[in-house]
Amino acid sequence: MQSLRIAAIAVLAAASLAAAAAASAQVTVTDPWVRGTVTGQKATGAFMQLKSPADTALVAAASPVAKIVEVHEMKMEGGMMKMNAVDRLALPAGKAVDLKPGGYHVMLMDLVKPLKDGDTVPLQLTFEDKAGKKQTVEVKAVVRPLAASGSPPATKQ
Ligand SMILES: [Cu+2]
Repeated sequence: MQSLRIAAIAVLAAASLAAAAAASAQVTVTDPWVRGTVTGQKATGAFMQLKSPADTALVAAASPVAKIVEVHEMKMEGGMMKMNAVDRLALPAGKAVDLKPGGYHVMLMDLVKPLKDGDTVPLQLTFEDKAGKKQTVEVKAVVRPLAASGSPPATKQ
């Protein structure tokens, strides 16, 4: 019976760990969406609002629809809109951070298929808190039409 008891204790320990994790910094993801693509288009952006109760950072993203997923920021550089990959997108405690056209976004590159209006795109977002503890949040982003409001300047293909 010894092994059964150990198993029961392990289950209890796992349950309390899970409860502790849920009680700590759970990042809220609001209104995730992805801009739809046209045939032949190999990249697009995902947008959402992130909010964390404690200081944390978005450190990675992944999706089955894209072979390469990066966190990007867009900004004006010498009169041109440029996109740069960022290693960490800081989420200060309690402050909503917008990922939106023309600013931060999750870049989906090397798309495996076109993304049509109304499709659902799974996104895995990995956050890291100040202690270095990682948390992955899965969201389903809805695809909105290419011309969804707030479009950044069109990039030449
Ligand atoms: Cu980008």
